[in-house]
Amino acid sequence: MNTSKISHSLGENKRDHIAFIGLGSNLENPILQINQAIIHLAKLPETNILKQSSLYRSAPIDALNQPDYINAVVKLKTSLQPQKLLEHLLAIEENSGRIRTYPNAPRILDLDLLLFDNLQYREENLIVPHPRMHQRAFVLRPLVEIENDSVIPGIGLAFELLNQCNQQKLERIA
Ligand code: PH2
Ligand code: MG
Ligand code: MG
Repeated sequence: MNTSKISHSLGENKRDHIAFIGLGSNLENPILQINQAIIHLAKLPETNILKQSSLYRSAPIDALNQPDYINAVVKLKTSLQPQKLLEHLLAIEENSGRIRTYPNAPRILDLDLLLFDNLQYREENLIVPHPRMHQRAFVLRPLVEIENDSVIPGIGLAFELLNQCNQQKLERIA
């Protein structure tokens, strides 16, 4: 009997990965939504939270006439694969009561898979690194807070990209 197959079927070949998740909310008590989402992330299977950023209040980007957002970033260790992790993120969003209407609509909770190891991945339902993260201070600032040498694969150093977003209104709140 092939022993490598046995250990695989027992799940012993699973590797740990590092993933960064961007959190955002601008409806229904955003601070509470973000704090609850972090609790749900901590309970995901095969997953631990390694770091969490402060919360930031940010003016809406690519969206007019909306309330300000609360944003944060968390760093996870997980042995889930990206598509599986995404399924869990969407389930947490849905359980928060989020209703999907139009792109960039105000939302109770948005959980974006920003980075997954140094993976570059492009499928219809998931692009990693997140395709707009390098232009957004509300992602880059909390990311740099918890990982100051963070690299966005194929793009560059997060702190250098952040310097190019200095027009965007963002304040650290907690
Ligand atoms: N999310 C968007 C669009 N615009 N602006 C801010 N400040 N924060 C967000 O989380 C955000 C946004 C789409 O996901
Ligand atoms: Mg988003
Ligand atoms: Mg999203």
